[in-house]
Amino acid sequence: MITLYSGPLSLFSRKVEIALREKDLAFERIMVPFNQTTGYEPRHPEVLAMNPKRQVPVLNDAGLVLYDSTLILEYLDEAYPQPPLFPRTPVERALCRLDELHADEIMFAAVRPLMHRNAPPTTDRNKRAQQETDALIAEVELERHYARLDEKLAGRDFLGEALSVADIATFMTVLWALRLGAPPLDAFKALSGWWRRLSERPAFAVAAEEIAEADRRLSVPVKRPEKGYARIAGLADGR
Ligand SMILES: N[C@@H](CCC(=O)N[C@@H](CS)C(=O)NCC(=O)O)C(=O)O
Repeated sequence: MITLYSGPLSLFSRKVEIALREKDLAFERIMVPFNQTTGYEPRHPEVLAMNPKRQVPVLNDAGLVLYDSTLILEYLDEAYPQPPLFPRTPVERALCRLDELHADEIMFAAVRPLMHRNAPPTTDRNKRAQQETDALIAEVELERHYARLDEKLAGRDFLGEALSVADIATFMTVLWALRLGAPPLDAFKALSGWWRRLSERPAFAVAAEEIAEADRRLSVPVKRPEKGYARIAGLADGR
């Protein structure tokens, strides 16, 4: 039996959920408490007991306890190889891992400055202005990432030859940017086509819908939701 400790607004846990669903693996999901004021405090006691980093996701597969989404995805692909979520050759596998790392760490660094937008606002006006300035600078960086991805995706369905963890990680980082009011993807044809195709896959659609539902429950509405995300989220007006 697979148990996944996940969070309603945990990007990294949702990566694992998408992989489990793409592989059609049954799992029990334990959602840890989260709110936009105290975050993951107080921590779920079982997560504290299992993960010295105190984070979700944590996976327990018949007593094998693993943490860190990247490591969990590698384990899942080796333990449950069909359908594969990594390419076959060493070079392609290395490039796939690099794309995942790029999404999780490099592109995600440009998403962080947008995160104040759906949290309770600070009462400090100067800090608020600085936060929004930093967010606008980060949006320029995000558009550079969109352009890079658009170029990579030109003429192809996925980042590699077939769906892989690189697509899962990149989808989640793009989703995080869009839910925080980042610029829309419309001008980037290959990227928006890829986004639409992945959004239509059930595993990705469930994650996006559940995140939108969690945002309606837990987050401050973002003033400039991107059209595509607004549609998923059931928001009245995209920009
Ligand atoms: N590199 C880790 C990152 C995990 C992570 O940042 N988890 C977040 C939720 S998405 C968390 O538990 N944050 C609480 C904390 O860092 O204290 C992974 O890929 O799983």
